[in-house]
Amino acid sequence: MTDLSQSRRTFLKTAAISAGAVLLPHSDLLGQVSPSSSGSQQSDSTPADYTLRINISPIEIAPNHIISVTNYNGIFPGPLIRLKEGQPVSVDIVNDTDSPEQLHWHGQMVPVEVDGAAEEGTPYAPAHGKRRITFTPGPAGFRFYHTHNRAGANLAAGQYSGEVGPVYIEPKDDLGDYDREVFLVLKEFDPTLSRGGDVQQDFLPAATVKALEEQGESAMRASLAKGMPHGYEVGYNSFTINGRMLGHGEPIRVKQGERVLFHVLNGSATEIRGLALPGHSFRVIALDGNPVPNPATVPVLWLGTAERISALVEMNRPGVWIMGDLGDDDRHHGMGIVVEYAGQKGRPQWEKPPNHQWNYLQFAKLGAVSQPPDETFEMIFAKDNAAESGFNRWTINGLAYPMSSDMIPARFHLKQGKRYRLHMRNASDDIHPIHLHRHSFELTRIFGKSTAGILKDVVMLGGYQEMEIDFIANNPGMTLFHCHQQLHMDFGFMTLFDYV
Ligand SMILES: [Cu+2]
Repeated sequence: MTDLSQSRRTFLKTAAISAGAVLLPHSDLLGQVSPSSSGSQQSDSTPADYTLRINISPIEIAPNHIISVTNYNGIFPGPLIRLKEGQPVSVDIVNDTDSPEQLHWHGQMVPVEVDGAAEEGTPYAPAHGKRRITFTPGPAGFRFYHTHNRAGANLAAGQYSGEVGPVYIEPKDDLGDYDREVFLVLKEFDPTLSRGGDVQQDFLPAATVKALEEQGESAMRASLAKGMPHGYEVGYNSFTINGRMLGHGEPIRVKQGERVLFHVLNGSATEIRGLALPGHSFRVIALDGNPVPNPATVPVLWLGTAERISALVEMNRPGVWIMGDLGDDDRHHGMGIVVEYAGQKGRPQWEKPPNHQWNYLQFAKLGAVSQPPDETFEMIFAKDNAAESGFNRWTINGLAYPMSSDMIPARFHLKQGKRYRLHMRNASDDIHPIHLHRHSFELTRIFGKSTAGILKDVVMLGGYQEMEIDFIANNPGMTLFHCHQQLHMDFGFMTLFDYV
């Protein structure tokens, strides 16, 4: 476990490879073989490589602004865990709380016993107990860990808490032309319930499907006509980057000419974030830790819940800047961090970045076409407004995952080695950060265009839009698929794949 900011100067001499190859030079896309791992119990007498201790403790997010949240090791974010691809590791999950816990290794191709999802059958770390897991980390790149407990209406539970921490898996033969890495974890606190309003999605390309819009709008009209209020949404009062509100943490101190590789994680339970650094641009080299085929430069990074972006910034505009959220209100309430050039003084400055649409396709190879799938699964996502005790109930093909966390039979069945396509259609006006456990998927059709080469584990599906993603069934066992928006997953937006 190391500090969130690390000097990488020692690696500079081996900077011959392109930026796009920094994180995972020899990825063969979906063909990756899952690393061999196990959840076998080691003798408890030998210390584990890492210990993550879950407890409730005070976290100071600004002077005299202390929140009490469940967290890892008494800090927020949880410690950065640096692992080596292919090198087995043991972790003790020590649970000092009164509730059983699931710790999910997001973005890693681990077995069910390790993954951290009760719905798949991962054993809990018992209340006031401990569980030791061992696994082989992979694939390389920026991953993270977080609680996989469902919260329901309890805004102290699930990912509303401080149970989020970054993981970086060193590639076997990494090395890139940057001076250092900075890890940023974006996270809100002090949640409250409110009645939902409109969802803004102007940052995505407009590609709504008329039929989906008609279905969603007529369902909503019918619900409101029955006198139902809008379903609950969650809002927040405090906003942090690396656990501190804007202006109250250590600035990121940089020198002119430095090349900083930012690893940004949206650790939110529910929110989408847009992040900018005035006068600077981001060269996006990896999405969700996976190198993109076409690194492209953008003024703003957009991240749905649980998405990660690795982006290079050339420090070429001396000053003291606010790297912050595009939403003025959220930034004023803390969602930002100061970037300070050596020798520069003064009040941190914010400037609104140029308008820019966030389009995953700009990081794909132009005209690339994916392989055809062996089978396509049709999925339609819909919202039953306020149907579950005032919360929206979410369905996949008409069925909501039960509110209890009991294991239920899988609805989709996979054969090992086959390539599957999910044709996802969103009959709601909400954006859904869709997540598949224990596998990576490839974007194959988005905003009405075919594509290939972008590998992710979370993708934002726009309101009334459709999308296709492919994955190879290469990691046998129960596999959870869900929307990563906590309110959505907790209220039905989950389903299971199994291997037959
Ligand atoms: Cu959702």
